[in-house]
Amino acid sequence: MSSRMPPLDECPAWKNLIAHHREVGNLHLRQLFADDAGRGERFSAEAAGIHLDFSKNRITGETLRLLVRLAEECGLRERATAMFEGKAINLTERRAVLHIALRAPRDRRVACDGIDVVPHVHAVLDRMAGFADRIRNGEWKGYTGRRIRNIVNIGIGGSDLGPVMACEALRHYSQRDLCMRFVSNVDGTDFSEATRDLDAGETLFIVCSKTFSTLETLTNASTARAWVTGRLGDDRAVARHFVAVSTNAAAVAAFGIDTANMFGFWDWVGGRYSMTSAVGLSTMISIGPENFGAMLAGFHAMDEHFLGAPFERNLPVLLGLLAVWNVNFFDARTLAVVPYEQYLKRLPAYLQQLAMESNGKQVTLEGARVAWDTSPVYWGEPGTNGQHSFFQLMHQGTRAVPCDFIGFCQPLNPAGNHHDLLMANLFAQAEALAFGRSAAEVRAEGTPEWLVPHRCFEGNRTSNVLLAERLTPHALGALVALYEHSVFTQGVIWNIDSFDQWGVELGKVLAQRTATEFDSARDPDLRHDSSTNALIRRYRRLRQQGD
Ligand code: G6Q
Repeated sequence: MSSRMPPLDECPAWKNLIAHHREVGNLHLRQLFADDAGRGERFSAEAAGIHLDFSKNRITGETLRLLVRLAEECGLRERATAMFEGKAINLTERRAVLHIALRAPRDRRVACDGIDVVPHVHAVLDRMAGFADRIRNGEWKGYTGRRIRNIVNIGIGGSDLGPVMACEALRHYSQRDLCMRFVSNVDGTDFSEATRDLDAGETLFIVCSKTFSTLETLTNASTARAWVTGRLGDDRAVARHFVAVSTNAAAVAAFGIDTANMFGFWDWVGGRYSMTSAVGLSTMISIGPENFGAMLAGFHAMDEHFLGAPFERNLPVLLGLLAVWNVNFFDARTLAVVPYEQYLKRLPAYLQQLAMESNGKQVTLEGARVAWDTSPVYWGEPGTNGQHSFFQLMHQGTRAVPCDFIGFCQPLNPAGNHHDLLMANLFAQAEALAFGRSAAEVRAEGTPEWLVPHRCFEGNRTSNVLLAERLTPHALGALVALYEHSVFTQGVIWNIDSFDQWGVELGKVLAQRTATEFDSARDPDLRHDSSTNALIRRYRRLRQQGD
């Protein structure tokens, strides 16, 4: 058990921040920028090809100094080192947390329980690369001798969101004659729509499940097996059309997949931190081993930066501390992530799991109820689309919504002046949120008096801008690692276990139990509350009528 003394709200830096917030909390960004001509440069930092401009946060130099002190008092340096050294920092599951080892170069040593895990990591990466190449060059044939053209990843949560996001983000680098599909939902529609136009003889399923016991994934995998064997007319087809990604070889074999076609990983890789493990097999098939390696290098560059850079210039630390400042001192309940890059359209969904499953916790590492708020709700949509929907609330709503804008200087698909317009929108939105539009400015435009209040923007709304040269595999890796370590930083400050997910476990158990009750005709089986019992009865009745 770790014990951190004193609790967060008794840390000297926390108390100083409370007093400091009373002094600076009402300052307007207009004022802060007017007082310091160099603010834009002063409050920015760069690492692994990513530039972070955090000057549009409601902070002063003193805020930053106190936040850094808070990180020190909370033992962030020691906790990060413990993670990188393979200590069991996931206390409730008594596990090491070593996703950083998944992207360590071959010549690095990362020990877990005294064993260097890097050779194991690279052995799997090499096998993945060999397999990916065989799919990509057509050497791996389906059961009927046809080349594989469709890859369907079956997985959910951490075994789905990373690959979905990465395949979409790096589609520009993909082998275009391979069709990538993802099935996660136990809703039969997901499987049905993903496969309806596919030829089984040309389709490979990757069953991706760390535990190989997840209801949704095993249900979809069984349906896929029946789909393949039904269409190809032979159970032996499974060997050519199914591979597995898992830590559970026995369950993979029991399902009928030869463990020679299984790509393993380890219990020190959390689901939502697994996209650089074998869980990334679909990504590697899509973009090729070389691009996958470049993505890993991007992750690694940010890992190194996080571990070594001083806190005041450390991107993940800054992003994490600013989230704490906005949540705990400005009562921000949500945080919007708005990529001005169409290929990053699934990034907000990925970050939702990363942040909210990690830091959606209400007890400390010692099991005491926290006396401070923890994770905000992460959400978002690509810009500029968001500007034509929810940005209204961000500009003029009653709740402040801090926002991360993400943009790239070079387009992957140049087309006329599209990219300049895209980026002009990004910069303009961050500017408008920060500085607003005063009544005097609105009046000066000749606005009738009755309309003035409606056309005013108070401004002073926080945002970060993340800017990189171009969306490359390296840049994506650096960006995702930045958020991973930012989430870690927040969890350390809040003194919670960012690596367990007991809330997810509960759902898995409850659904299994309830599913067994639908086919029972006997009412006494319904041992829930009156609402759930009534819903189950109604469902039983109506589903029979529909048969
Ligand atoms: C992630 C969670 C969760 C998990 C899924 C799938 O951190 O643990 O989202 O990834 O429940 O689990 P399996 O990979 O074991 O099927």
